[in-house]
Amino acid sequence: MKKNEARIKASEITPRELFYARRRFMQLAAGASAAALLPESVLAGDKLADVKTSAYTLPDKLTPMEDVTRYNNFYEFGTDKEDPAKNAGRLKTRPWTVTVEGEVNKPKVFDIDELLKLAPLEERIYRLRCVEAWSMVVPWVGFSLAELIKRVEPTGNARFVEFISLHDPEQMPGQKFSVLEWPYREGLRMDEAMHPLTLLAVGLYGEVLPNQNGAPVRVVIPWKYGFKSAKSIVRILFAEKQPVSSWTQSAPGEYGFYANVNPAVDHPRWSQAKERRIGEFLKRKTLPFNGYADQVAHLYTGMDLIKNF
Ligand SMILES: Nc1nc2c(c(=O)[nH]1)N[C@H]1C(S)=C(S)[C@@H](COP(=O)(O)O)O[C@H]1N2
Ligand SMILES: [Mo]
Repeated sequence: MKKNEARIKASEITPRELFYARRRFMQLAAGASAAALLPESVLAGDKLADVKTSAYTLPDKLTPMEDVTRYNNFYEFGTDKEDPAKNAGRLKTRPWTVTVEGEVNKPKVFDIDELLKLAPLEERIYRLRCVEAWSMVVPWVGFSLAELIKRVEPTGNARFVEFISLHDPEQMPGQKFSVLEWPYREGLRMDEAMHPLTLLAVGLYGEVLPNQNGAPVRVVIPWKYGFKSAKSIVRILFAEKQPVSSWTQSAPGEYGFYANVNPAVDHPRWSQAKERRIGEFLKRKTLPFNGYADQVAHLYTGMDLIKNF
């Protein structure tokens, strides 16, 4: 859509406030009524309205927005940390639908703007711990994935949920390289997906998700390594069988299905005992379940977490 491209370009060259003031002025000049000024769909950088604070926040010092949006893993846009911020601008996030299907009584294709209104938006400060031993603290905006799951009514056969990211090499130049098998896929066990901490995120720092962070919708599972938190999701599939995620498929000995943050289980090529918080110099000790053990450890009682890494 030409209009969106123009907006992105404008936002790059003018300070954010000026950009919004100008857009509003142009809408007024075009003769729009006051009601029509409310965006029917929201794009990266737009402020999200009516965001409540959440009971699921774990207070921590926030990683600056510049780092959260310029140091990313999003291999669809390249494998360097700066690549997603440079290349994700071309991702078109409207129109966008999320198909929810498989073992559910009420399969549904959600339009993204309908999905945004499914439940009240909450701000949740979560730690994100990458398997590469760095971490961030991000104020996400979204709601529990459980809100969506309840609406599609999983059948008794639904034991796992799979998240499938967009596959479109024209928009995602990294998909022209076979670093991973595309589309990016990740999965959770049903009880993990239903856990209230599992977030369907649509924004960060009070604004619509920047493309490089997984616009227009992604999951965030704060007690698992970052790769479980699939970005730019187009399909959510409920199944009886455990799905094989992209990373497990590419290196099964290195990236397991559970991928719970665990300082006691090293990655075959490096230790997971410590992490570097982006912006900090000294390393921190990594906490079991990334600091969320009180909330989630019970999901794994009786399981061997060395075998099920
Ligand atoms: N579709 C897709 N989702 C993805 C990735 C990816 O390459 N493609 N990278 C994962 C990894 S390894 C991490 S650490 C987080 C990073 O999220 P952030 O860039 O918003 O911090 O996204 C995850 N989700
Ligand atoms: Mo990661």
